[in-house]
Amino acid sequence: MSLKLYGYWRSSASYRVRIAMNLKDLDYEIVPVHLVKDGGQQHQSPYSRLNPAELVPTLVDEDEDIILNQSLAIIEYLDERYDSGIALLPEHKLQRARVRALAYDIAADIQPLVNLRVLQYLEQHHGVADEQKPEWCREWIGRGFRAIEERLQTTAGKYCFGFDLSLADICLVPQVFNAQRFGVNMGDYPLISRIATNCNQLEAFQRALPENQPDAS
Ligand SMILES: N[C@@H](CCC(=O)N[C@@H](CS)C(=O)NCC(=O)O)C(=O)O
Repeated sequence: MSLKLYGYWRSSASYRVRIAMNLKDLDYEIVPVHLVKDGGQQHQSPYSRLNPAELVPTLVDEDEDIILNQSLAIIEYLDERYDSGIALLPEHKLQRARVRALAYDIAADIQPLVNLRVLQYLEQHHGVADEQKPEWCREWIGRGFRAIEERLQTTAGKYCFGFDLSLADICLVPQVFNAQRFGVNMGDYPLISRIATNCNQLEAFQRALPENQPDAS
């Protein structure tokens, strides 16, 4: 198998790529990078040489000599490179931009604020206790989800954009998983919840679930 996905079971960015690879019907090997054990394997060689940003995921294609980081760049590359499975972005330019915008609402404006290194920094440099961290996360996830919930009122069908799965759903489902982990009241977001439930009925999403990964603990 030439495609290797370096990631962590509970990382939402890794989870996005797993869903995308499953929807593209790609064969791949999971290479676990433990984000907490021994101070975090993402900070240690050999992984830090693959990805100097010391974040997961990283896609490696040994046959084609490719090392790629950033989940959205990886997903778009795979979508363009492989015709298998379903297309993850719409044909129409404006529709494609709208799908990307929702993906960025999550990947650029929510996830970075609730990332492990930010929570660790808050603790180490600002004395934020473990029990205060979920509240911080709920604040930033809530601000993002309120806007997304409103936007979805004009775009949603079974999925974020009508009845076609897209990069937007691939980003939404892992962020919902992460929100639940931090105790966000998903009852406040009925459309987001409905879309996540619809996605999670699909085999490609189920196989990507954190608890179904080899490194889940
Ligand atoms: N924008 C990046 C985000 C990557 C990222 O933040 N990964 C997290 C897990 S979801 C990570 O590796 N965190 C480790 C740390 O903070 O030390 C992407 O989409 O790939």
